Amino acid sequence: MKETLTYKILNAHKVSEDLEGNTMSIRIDQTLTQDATGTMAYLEFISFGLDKVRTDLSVSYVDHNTLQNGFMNADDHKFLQTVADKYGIVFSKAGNGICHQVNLERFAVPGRTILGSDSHTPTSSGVGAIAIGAGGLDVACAMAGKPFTIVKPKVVGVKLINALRPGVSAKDIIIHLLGIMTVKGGVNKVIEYYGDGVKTLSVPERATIANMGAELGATSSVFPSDEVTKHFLEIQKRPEDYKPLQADEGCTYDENYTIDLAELEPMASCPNSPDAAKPIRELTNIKVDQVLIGSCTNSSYYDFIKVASILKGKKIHPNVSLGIAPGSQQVLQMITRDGILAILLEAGARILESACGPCIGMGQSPATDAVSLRTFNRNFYGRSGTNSAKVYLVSPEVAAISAVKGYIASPLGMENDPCFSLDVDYPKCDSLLYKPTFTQEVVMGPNIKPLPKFAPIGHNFKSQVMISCEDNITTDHIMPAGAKVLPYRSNIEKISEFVFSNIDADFASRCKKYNGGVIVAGQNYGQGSSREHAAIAPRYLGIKAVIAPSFARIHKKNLINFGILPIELGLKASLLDEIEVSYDRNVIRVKNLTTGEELEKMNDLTDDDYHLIEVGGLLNTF
Ligand code: MIC
Ligand code: SF4
Repeated sequence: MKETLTYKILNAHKVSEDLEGNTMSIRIDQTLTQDATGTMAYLEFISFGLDKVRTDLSVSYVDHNTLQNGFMNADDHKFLQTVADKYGIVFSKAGNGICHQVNLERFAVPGRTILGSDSHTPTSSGVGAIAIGAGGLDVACAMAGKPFTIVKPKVVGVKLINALRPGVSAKDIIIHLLGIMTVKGGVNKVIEYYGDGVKTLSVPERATIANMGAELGATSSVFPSDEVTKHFLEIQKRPEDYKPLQADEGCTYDENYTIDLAELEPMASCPNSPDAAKPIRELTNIKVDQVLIGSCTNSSYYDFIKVASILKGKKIHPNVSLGIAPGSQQVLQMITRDGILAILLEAGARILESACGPCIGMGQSPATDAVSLRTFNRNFYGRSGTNSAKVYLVSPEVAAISAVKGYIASPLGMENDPCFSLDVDYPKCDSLLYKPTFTQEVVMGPNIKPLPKFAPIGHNFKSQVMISCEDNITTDHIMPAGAKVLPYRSNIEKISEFVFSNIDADFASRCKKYNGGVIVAGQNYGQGSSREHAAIAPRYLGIKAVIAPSFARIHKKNLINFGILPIELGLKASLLDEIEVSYDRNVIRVKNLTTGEELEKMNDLTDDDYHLIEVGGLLNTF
């Protein structure tokens, strides 16, 4: 049988499969965590009582909470560094860069499986790995050597033909695909790229595309490992990691798309969704207040070459603030060495730390009603820290030319300056990477609170609706991030006060008053981030079930891991309606006692997931 690349890698890691063939469990070779999800993941790992991790490689990054306003972030960093040393995990200190950019440069290997407690883990699939985002508890289990279970993914074949025109970027490919497939079009699918056009894309460009596959809701994305990959691994000084990999010629895909790269044009994701795709030519003349270049999507050396080609000898518009955050120490050192940083600074750029920063609302919030152009991957409502801001996601080229003009402008036709080359030395830059010495004891400052314990929700309960919300609710709606909230990622009691706070300031106090209840929502509930706090904190507030016609993959698993029942039904309900829920192994029934509406469905949870709901979550199984 001719195999897709996706199934070549998955089958090589298969440990088991359920009887119906719907799910498969795979061995995980490598894991990654970042600080905002990592503290929970390591508290969970420690609770298993093992002496060290069981993976080939586990890396703990600090890149999200690097502001350190107050002792909380620093407490988290110390905890993470000591845990890493004690349990055999490589530690990447604050300042070393964004987890996905560094992982791509230093650790991602073709043909391997990588599980990360961050939804953009698939960035590493740019080298031909299968990298998957998951909740912290799933990553903790993988570090303990347990296989990871996924719904057997459908494989979407995206054939790329021809080559991009100057001024058109990898970012435009994925924004174009988001416009077609939407933010829920990739759920339980792997997006596999093939065709002659792939050869024209460098590994950082492939990584940009794989990174934003997360916005499709996809389990992962995958690129072949070819001569381009070989060259990338050589310049990253790890040629031994190369292994050629591709799909069998003539394999069949469950869904097919062809993208003619030569026909693509510069694109933007308009406010407030990555799939609100529009060509730049329909947006020109929109005045721009802020431009930010960075994030795990577009912060490579290659990205900064493109930006410098446009900004060289120019000044940014006086009404624009331009911030740049190189993705890693390596990128920062290289742009400094090669004079690129000087060009950007002379043009008027502000240099930010090599970290997530504004992408996760840690600083650089735009002014009221401002238009902000970002090379990032998410423009969800409120994520920038300014609810009224209009955030457009764009390529580095669109960002740079718009910063100069002061309004959204097209870079179509703009060539890279020939004085810049990609064939330069890529220093290893390992000064902030620490190998474990197995000598340190774990240090838990006062910001690290013990994991809460949850009782099972029971098979039959009556509860009130604590919030009724629309389609595509993101984890940023459920559990906001940003400078005010992120420091409490290791303190569930405190962070639970912020659940839904951007859209419903009374949610937490209502839950306390009614002793919890249920959430009723629309399609694709929980899209976006992997943060398990969007499940733990509602559970802490007494949420027992979420009733929605469909769920995002990672969030659904997080709900189950913490004992909240996800019920895939479209129920009509208003705030404080009384809902009766009952379920057994076969059926789930929901009745709105206030309106009389009654719905039921087959209980299609897997045996394992059903068991987790019955016992009150995964942590109660150890
Ligand atoms: C994000 O981009 O939303 C994050 C912050 O990286 C999250 C993880 C988190 O919430 O800590 C993600 O994408 O998983
Ligand atoms: Fe960091 Fe933003 Fe990437 Fe999340 S999406 S890992 S916050 S840079």
